[in-house]
Amino acid sequence: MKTYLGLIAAAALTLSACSGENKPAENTAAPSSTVAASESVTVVEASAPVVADECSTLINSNDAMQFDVKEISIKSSCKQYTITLKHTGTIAKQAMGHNVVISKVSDKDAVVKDGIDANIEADYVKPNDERVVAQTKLIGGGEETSVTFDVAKLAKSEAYEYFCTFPGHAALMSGKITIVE
Ligand SMILES: [Cu+2]
Repeated sequence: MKTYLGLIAAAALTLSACSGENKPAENTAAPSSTVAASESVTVVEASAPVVADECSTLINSNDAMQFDVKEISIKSSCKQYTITLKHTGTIAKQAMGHNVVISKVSDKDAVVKDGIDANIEADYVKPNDERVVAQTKLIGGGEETSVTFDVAKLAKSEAYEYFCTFPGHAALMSGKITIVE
């Protein structure tokens, strides 16, 4: 019986240690961080099958203006590809919004510049911008979104990047997309 209680205590400690790791900046709001942690566990379970699929990827973004994926390799055998974007931070999209926009590397600067003029209602992407291969919505802390696009839209001879068009983010939040066999 003693051993049993000890195990429970150890498990509880492990759990609290885990949620502490996930939310290092939330020591000011301990009760709500517990709720946030259990909510995020549910979301991870729901999106697990998507991550396992080789024609999709999950990109986490945060309040520090970072994507956790630095490069995406898309297999040419994939007809369609899905990018799921998750914002693991807590700041609203008006101040720390993130999206994933794909264009040729040579179009990136212009897409970002026109996106700033397009403002937040248009998710910082110029409406009907033909240089944009695919885009997600702009999301804030705790939100998740995804986009699915035809892989045929990406020419093998071209260089593409994915990036966030929130003003000032694209320099840090971007990565290469390559088509692989
Ligand atoms: Cu961003």
